[in-house]
Amino acid sequence: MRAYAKLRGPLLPCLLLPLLAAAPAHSPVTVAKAWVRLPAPGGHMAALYLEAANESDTPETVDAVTVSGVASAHVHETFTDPKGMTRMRAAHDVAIPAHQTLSLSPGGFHVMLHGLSTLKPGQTVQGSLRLKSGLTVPFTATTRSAAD
Ligand SMILES: [Cu+2]
Repeated sequence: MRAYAKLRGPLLPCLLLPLLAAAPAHSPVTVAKAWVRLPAPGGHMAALYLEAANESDTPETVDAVTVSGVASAHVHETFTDPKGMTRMRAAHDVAIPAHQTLSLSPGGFHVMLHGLSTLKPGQTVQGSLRLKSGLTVPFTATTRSAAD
């Protein structure tokens, strides 16, 4: 017992070192200000907004956004049609240029969430931003009521 206790001290840092070395490097893309606008009463669709900053020299392209607990998540773009109506459509290959921040915000890009389980304002949902480069950036989004 005593011999084991003596060994433990110097051994522990040696065991931890390989774990630290294997930790992923700082991601060149970070997600901030992620939030979900919950459906209005009776509604079924929610919108996810976030900011994705690309700190690298390499442009990135959004491949998909996944959110736990929803049936589907699709990147959409809000636009005004020739008749002046506000509409939305699927947005593909949304770019995050090098050293720039892509903003998904009301009136622009958003992630349409279908089949959202019952959530109340102030709760959190886990999601991840998947990029075509293979990078996956996890994030936590806070829910807000449709009135916010
Ligand atoms: Cu939409």
